[in-house]
Formats: sequence, C-alpha cells, structure tokens
Amino acid sequence: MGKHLTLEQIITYQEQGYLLPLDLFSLTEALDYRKEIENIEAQYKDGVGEYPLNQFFRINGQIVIPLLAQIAQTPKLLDAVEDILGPDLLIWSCELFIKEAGTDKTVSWHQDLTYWGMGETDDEITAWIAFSDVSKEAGCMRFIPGSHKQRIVPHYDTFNEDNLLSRGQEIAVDVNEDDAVYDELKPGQMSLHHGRLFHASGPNKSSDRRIGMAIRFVTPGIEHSSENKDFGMLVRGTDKQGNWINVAPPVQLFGANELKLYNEILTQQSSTLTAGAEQTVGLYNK
Ligand SMILES: O=C(O)CCC(=O)C(=O)O
Repeated sequence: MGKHLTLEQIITYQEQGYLLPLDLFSLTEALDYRKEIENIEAQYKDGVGEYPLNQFFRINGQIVIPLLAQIAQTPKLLDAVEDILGPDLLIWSCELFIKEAGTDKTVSWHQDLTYWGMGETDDEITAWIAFSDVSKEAGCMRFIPGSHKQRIVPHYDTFNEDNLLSRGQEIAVDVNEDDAVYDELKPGQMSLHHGRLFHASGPNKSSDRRIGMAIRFVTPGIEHSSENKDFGMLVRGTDKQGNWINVAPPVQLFGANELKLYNEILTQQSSTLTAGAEQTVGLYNK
C-alpha cells in the first residue's frame, strides 16, 4: 500500500503503463478550477506581451500561472505520483490541452519522451486531470496497454494543422487501434501515464469544450542528454543530484520576473524540443 495508491494499482501501472480513472477533485472543485482557467482566458484573450495565451497554456504554464502550479501541488496528487516515482519530485511542465466543442483537433499516436531530451527513463510520469467531461465523444486520450515496455520507437513529423503536438509527430510503427483503452474521465478525475506509453486522442464531437491539464513529473536522478541542464520545480522531497536547475513556483500571474524566467527556459529547451525537425516547430501556437 502506498500513500495514495494500493499495491495492486502500483503493479497495474508497472504492467500497463497507465492508471485510470483516479478520483482527485470533487465535481465542485473541478468546476471551480475550470472557472478560474476560463477567467484567465477571458482576461488574457489578446495574449500576454508578444505571445498568444496558448503559448503559456501549452508549455511550462507552472512558471507563469500560479493556479497551475497550485493544482500541480495538490497533496493527494503528489501522494499518487510519489507512490510510483518515489519521494523526490520535480515538475517539468504543466500544459492545458483544450479542444473546443465540435472541432477536429487531435493528437496522433506518440510517446511523450521522444523529443524531451531525458532519454528512455522510467522516472517521468504524466498526471492528466479532467476539468470537463472527457468522454470518448469529447476526444479523450486512448492508450495501448503495456506499450511503455518498448523503447522509444521511431516517429515522423506530420506538421498537421489539426494535431495539437508541436510537430504533429506520429509513431512510425503500426499501432493496433483494437488494443486501445479509452481514458474517459469525469471532471475532477485524473489518469497517470508513463512517458513511453503509446497514446493518442480524437476530435471533440461533444457540445462542450474538452479541458484537461497534463502535469509532467520527473525525479532529480534524470540526466538531460544535452550539455544544458533543464529546469524543474521541486515539489516534494529533496534534489541532491544537481541534474536540474531548480525554479520556484510563480508569485504573480504573468509577472515580469515570471515572464523573464519563462523566456529563459523556453530558449534553452527549444533546441532539444525541435531537434531533427525539417520545418519550423511552433512552441506552441495551436
Ligand atoms: O490531451 C490530449 O488529448 C493528449 C495529451 C497528451 O498526449 C499527453 O498529455 O501526453
């Protein structure tokens, strides 16, 4: 028995590469968070400085949006992640995946770790929280059980406009759709998935927006493949290894210091995230 997960759940994660659905927030709490996210959207509909708001929603939101850093540090959530990764946890990135009602945005089959410069590590996990009804109709994620046991397989870039991934990257080996398990979540529920798990998501054919938040957790032991260290927000335990540049949670929503740090991080990360691409990779504009 872990702090939050049962031994059976921990073993299921190790075997299947994901866990779902896990209760995190009550319906009221989830809808309150949704309202707060939508308030930020309304307040910053014209963007922030030179960037569209989506830029900050889609990568490193925890650096400039206190709400996202706060959600990511929910004790029950950290307990579940600790049960799998151990007591020392950093947040690498918080990302909002929003699909408007009745739209064609999708996510192709991919493995998260492919372009993140962390190698094939087992020490990265994504918690994905639903802030709306994330049904099959609304374009929930789907997973291939056990696929995380493979190494990182080749991917090719599609640069498809309707693909929410930065380069529309897609796994270059056959994926059997019949094996897929749908990650249907009610508002306030979350799933956990491994960084090598094959996963994808379909269009939102429902009449509501599909709103999800992905939080990428890593451990201090992960070493970055480039000579530049990456940035992580220590949210539990200690970081004695020195592989990551530790950053503090934001104090002010889109504050000047927060934006400066955001730019520094993105500049440093972009060479890793765009490596090998034959077209310009938008980080992130869709
Ligand atoms: O939200 C989605 O549809 C896809 C998200 C995803 O690929 C991820 O969180 O790793």
